[in-house]
Amino acid sequence: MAPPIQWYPGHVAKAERALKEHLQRVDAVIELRDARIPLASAHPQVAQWLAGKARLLVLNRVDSISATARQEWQDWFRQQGEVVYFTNAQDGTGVANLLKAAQAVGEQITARRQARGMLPRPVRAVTLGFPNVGKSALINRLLRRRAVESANRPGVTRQLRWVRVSDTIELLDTPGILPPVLSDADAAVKLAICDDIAAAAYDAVLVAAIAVDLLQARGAHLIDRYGLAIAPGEIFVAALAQAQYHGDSEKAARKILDDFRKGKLGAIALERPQDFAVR
Ligand SMILES: Nc1nc2c(ncn2[C@@H]2O[C@H](COP(=O)(O)OP(=O)(O)OP(=O)(O)O)[C@@H](O)[C@H]2O)c(=O)[nH]1
Ligand SMILES: [Mg+2]
Repeated sequence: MAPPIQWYPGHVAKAERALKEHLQRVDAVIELRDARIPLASAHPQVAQWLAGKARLLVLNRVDSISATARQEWQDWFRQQGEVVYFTNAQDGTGVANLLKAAQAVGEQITARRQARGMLPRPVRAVTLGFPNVGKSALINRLLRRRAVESANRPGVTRQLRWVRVSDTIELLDTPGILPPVLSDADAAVKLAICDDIAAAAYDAVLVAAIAVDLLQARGAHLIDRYGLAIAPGEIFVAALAQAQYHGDSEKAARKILDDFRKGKLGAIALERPQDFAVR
């Protein structure tokens, strides 16, 4: 991958400082990951931010993976002793179930506070995760109204914002926060493919070439869609550029990435548990 440009933009650094202040007042964390890449989208700083708080782990964009992949990941996380909640924050699938779990966590926290003689107050939870994973969309679904801005590009939420879900729960929406360094290059490329980091931070042609290789290995029907012969990613992107974009590889790359992100190449998980078992 090319050297990242503006990998850690100013607004992220600012948001991270604000988050650290707000975290002291937060009881629970809703960690959002991208169901297409449950491990690559595990934010390396979440453990440090958790610091003993309760956590609910959410794999969002469940509509973008197959039922088989979902089951495999559910089993895999269960083996690690973790409960995962699968959601589609766009149409609301799985959100009622998550809300129930959040309410149960809230009741435990309230009971603990009461036992310590503390004054009653709403339980405060924060949504955390990489940019564009669906944090704001999930908050809107939990509230059943459009309370915070949510749109299809990374970097939409710029400031921390509290919203009240009910008399007993308050939620903090946060901007997607990028770690200062991503040491795992494979994970960084997968985040780029899934649009979970800003487009300015990577070379679309290189990322699309890797996407083609990964998608072909996952059985995506690229030939049907683009009418091109199977080829290694780099050659495939160049061939699409020749065939449809007057040789403009950038445009061809964006088209492939866009098609994948919109689900036009099928519901395909880029990571499956078995990929990691063999390592
Ligand atoms: N298909 C699908 N789209 C989703 C899902 N969840 C969110 N989206 C869409 O993904 C886009 C990004 O959602 P946001 O809620 O803005 O994501 P975010 O994590 O708040 O992003 P930042 O504020 O940029 O960090 C929006 O267009 C959502 O409608 C989902 O489960 N499935
Ligand atoms: Mg947001």
